Amino acid sequence: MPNPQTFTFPGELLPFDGSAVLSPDFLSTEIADVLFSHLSESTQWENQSLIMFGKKVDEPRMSVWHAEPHLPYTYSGAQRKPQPWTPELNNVKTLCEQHVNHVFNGVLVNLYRTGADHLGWHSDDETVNGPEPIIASISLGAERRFDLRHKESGERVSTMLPHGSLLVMSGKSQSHWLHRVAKTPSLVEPRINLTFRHLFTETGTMKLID
Ligand SMILES: O=C(O)CCC(=O)C(=O)O
Ligand SMILES: [Mn+2]
Repeated sequence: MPNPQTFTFPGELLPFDGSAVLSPDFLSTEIADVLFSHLSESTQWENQSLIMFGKKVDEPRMSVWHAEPHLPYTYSGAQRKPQPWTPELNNVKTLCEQHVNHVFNGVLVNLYRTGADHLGWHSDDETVNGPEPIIASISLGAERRFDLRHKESGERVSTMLPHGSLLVMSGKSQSHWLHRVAKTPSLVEPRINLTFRHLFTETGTMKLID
């Protein structure tokens, strides 16, 4: 199978320097509804503290990292201990893997409790993601706007992320673009987001931790 980065997909959002492709109806409404309810009820959400500009701050959202037991994820000074895969998350992982022809070994699940919860400008460019990561991002629940901003030109692209949609970021999208989910003060409904990733270590295999 050819590398998915070489395709020109319909639904491409980025004009240059990487790819971000939206599939608005990736999951049926029925499946997206069931998954949203299941994750809302059963997820052991954590409110992570991060080091930002030398200060400890709480993330303005809840989240949890699911992966193989010896695969922690470190970003913004915080190491996330993995929670085990569940059958439901594993099923969605398989759907995403088949869609992009790429293997994922972890998923960061985010809960935006209301429109006040948000995620600031950032790139998923930690070394552990590899140089041109493929990230598959599923949206469930309240629709939120997703913004991308080119690091040099400042060019912006925005899209709404509907319930059941899949956004695949790949190629140079993390090295050349920032992305965010901005505050939406009027919104009270929750949104859940799943970002499937493949983490690499220095040796190319999973690093064992005690
Ligand atoms: O909530 C989203 O759509 C984006 C999540 C994201 O960018 C991340 O977890 O790194
Ligand atoms: Mn991100």
